[in-house]
Amino acid sequence: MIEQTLVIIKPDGLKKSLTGNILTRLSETKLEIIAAKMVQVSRELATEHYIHLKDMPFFEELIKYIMGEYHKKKVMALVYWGEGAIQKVRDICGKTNPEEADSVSIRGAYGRITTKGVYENVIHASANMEDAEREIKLWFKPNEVITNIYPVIEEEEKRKIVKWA
Ligand code: IDP
Ligand code: MG
Repeated sequence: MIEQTLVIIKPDGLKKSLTGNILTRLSETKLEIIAAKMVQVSRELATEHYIHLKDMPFFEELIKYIMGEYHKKKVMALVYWGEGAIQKVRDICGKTNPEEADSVSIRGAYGRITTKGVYENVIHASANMEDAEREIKLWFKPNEVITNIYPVIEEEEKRKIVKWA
């Protein structure tokens, strides 16, 4: 099935200059990148993204981690698109726990567990189609994605915008 999946190179990945490496690994999938941008993650975005983990003891540390409090205050967000995209990307990422992840996977090769117990695993990838839709819609606006992947509506809106001077 043709799918789309959200990938985030987390702050530890950027701090360790792994961007090129990770994108090269992901290119093995032959999937297409249909959206990409740098993001400074707000507490609201972090909380919404990890809402399914809000009752976990490591939640606050996880929020600080994805906001970049321990590395650089930025992440790179991408959408990959193509046949079996979700599983192909998850396979290259490896298991959530970097110590259990295959050592040739991205998380196995570059991840670590902090003294506070957070898995700093370098990369996020959507786990299933439901998560992918929720996450892509959370991180990207329709016009930031170059392929029409979900239905959109058009609405007139009058508001202040920032443009190049
Ligand atoms: P996933 O990223 O493999 O989909 P999730 O369960 O969605 O795994 O968890 C989101 C993120 O929260 C993980 O990537 C990891 O950074 C962190 N995390 C998940 N489970 C644990 C845990 O048991 N201890 C510490 N950190 C965890
Ligand atoms: Mg997940």
